[in-house]
Amino acid sequence: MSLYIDAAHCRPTSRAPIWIMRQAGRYLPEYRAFRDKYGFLDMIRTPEIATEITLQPIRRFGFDAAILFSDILTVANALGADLSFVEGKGPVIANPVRSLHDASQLVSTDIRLSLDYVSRAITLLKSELGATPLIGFAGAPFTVASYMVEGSSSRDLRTLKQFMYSAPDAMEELMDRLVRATADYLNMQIEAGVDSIQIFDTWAGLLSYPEFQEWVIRPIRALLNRLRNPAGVPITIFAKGTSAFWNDLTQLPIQVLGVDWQADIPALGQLINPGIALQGNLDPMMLYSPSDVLKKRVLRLLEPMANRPGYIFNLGHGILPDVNPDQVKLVVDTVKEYGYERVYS
Ligand code: 1CP
Repeated sequence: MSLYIDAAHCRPTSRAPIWIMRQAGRYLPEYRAFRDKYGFLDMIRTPEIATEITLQPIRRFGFDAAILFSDILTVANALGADLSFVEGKGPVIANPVRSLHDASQLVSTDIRLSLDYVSRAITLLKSELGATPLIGFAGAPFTVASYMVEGSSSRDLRTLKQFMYSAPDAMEELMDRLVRATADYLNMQIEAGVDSIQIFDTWAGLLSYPEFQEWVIRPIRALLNRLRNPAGVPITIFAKGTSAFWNDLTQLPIQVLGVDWQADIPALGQLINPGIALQGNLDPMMLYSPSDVLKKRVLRLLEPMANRPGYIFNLGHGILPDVNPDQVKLVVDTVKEYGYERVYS
């Protein structure tokens, strides 16, 4: 067994396992060397390249888990979204969904065929990774829907909210298709051999509570109900900006709650069901601070969490592309050196 899987199941571990969101990506010079030669979508669609990029941060830092190099928008693309990644702008969808007609015109695709390159990457990775567990992932229906309706990144989801409030039947149609496609996608990843799953709901925190219940909790529950997970791989939900709604999130059938940097993670540890593990939550911008300050802040997070079985060290959101990799090494080394022996012996 691995530290990461043990912690995800709230079994006592000798130290906190560590991985970081977006660990495979732009802050690494060895990633940028590939990116200079290939388009982003070509990289995720080529299993050999996706495998190499997934392994880069494992080789360099010895993280306790690998996360598949891919993107949450592959599912949108499989449903017919005309997706591209524009330098300096991020994802762009040329045919956004703006009506019930648009939603009902989406493609009924067999995810196993359209996203077959993902299961091939997982197979390759499982043979390369040895004892390091592999995290599979998908975007939650709400966050993927936000890109499909907005057509690009949005700070406030203004277009999505207009759509959601004025055409709830169209929103329902879009979300229903996303729930089914995302469940098929995660079932494919589980069958291909991932050791855990993380669901990213990056924009859930922009919703008011009733909408959070309707468009975050309800669809994620429907999605989880559709999973076939015979080996019981642990499921993590990361929904940025939603720690106030911990009670709804921890009633979902999940094993790990991912926590953003704004939450008081030790306090959450006292409140939530002790059978649910916590993951997080160093401010990603803390990696810009001097190394002695950074080290102290990592220890400040580890100390209170050592008393609670079920803690996975991570950032409170993805690592930023201009962070110095040496700072990541300092974080990893600090977490690895901080044993829990004194607490459990
Ligand atoms: O230009 C480039 O080189 C591409 C940059 C890039 C990378 C490295 C994108 C475009 N996606 C990724 C990889 C990625 N995306 C991973 C790989 C595994 C890892 O974590 O290392 C994962 C898990 C994601 C997930 C993802 N994509 C999320 C959820 C997590 C989060 O950070 O909030 C979201 C919202 C996306 C959309 C997306 N794809 C890419 C970008 C730049 C964005 C975000 C745009 C925005 O802020 O709206």
